[in-house]
Amino acid sequence: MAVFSRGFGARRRESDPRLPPGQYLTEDFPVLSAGPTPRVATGEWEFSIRSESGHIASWDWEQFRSLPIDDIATDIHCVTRWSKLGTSWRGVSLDTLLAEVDTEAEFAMAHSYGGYTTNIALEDLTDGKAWVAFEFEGEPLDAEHGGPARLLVPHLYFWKSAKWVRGLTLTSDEQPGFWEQNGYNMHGDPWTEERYW
Ligand SMILES: Nc1nc2c(c(=O)[nH]1)N[C@H]1C(S)=C(S)[C@@H](COP(=O)(O)O)O[C@H]1N2
Ligand SMILES: [Mo]
Repeated sequence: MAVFSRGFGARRRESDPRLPPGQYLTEDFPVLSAGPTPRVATGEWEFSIRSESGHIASWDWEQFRSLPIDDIATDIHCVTRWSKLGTSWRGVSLDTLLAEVDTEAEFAMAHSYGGYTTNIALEDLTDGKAWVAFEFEGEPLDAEHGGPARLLVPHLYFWKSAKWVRGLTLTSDEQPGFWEQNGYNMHGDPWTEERYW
């Protein structure tokens, strides 16, 4: 016979197996932006990938939206310790986009409208682990959350999921992005708490 006290319930909640160490659950969707929200019209939007040899693959909004779409159900984890479980997104897999690029590079720098950057190893962007997402919970992505489109790399801390993403630069050496230059970890795995240097 089991007797459940409130304390037991709270502990069970904290030990939800979907919650990485040091994280707490949130039901709302906090906005975390290092600067003002860029307003990018889809008619002006472009996404491009530049390889280490200087070749550029690019998509305007219409071309991007004609690519195959994934439905993504995932948990997200911010380094400031909030996690949000069971979010749903739609986006284009980075595998689809990178298929247009001939590269031997191991690293990428994501660039955003507004100037934000974050570095991500190519192995963290491939094999179904990353998307350029344009819908959240069935609605077009709000500008505050990175619309028209943002990177979604949910297996890493959410600072790697660049909002208002406009492209990737592929390189053979690893360079730090905006937060990484300011002490955040180069990789950012929430399960091993790769928060800071
Ligand atoms: N362009 C851009 N992308 C960004 C950020 C930012 O400041 N600018 N903040 C990052 C951080 S620290 C987090 S936690 C998430 C927050 O996304 P949200 O505002 O949709 O919750 O976006 C990430 N992507
Ligand atoms: Mo964050």
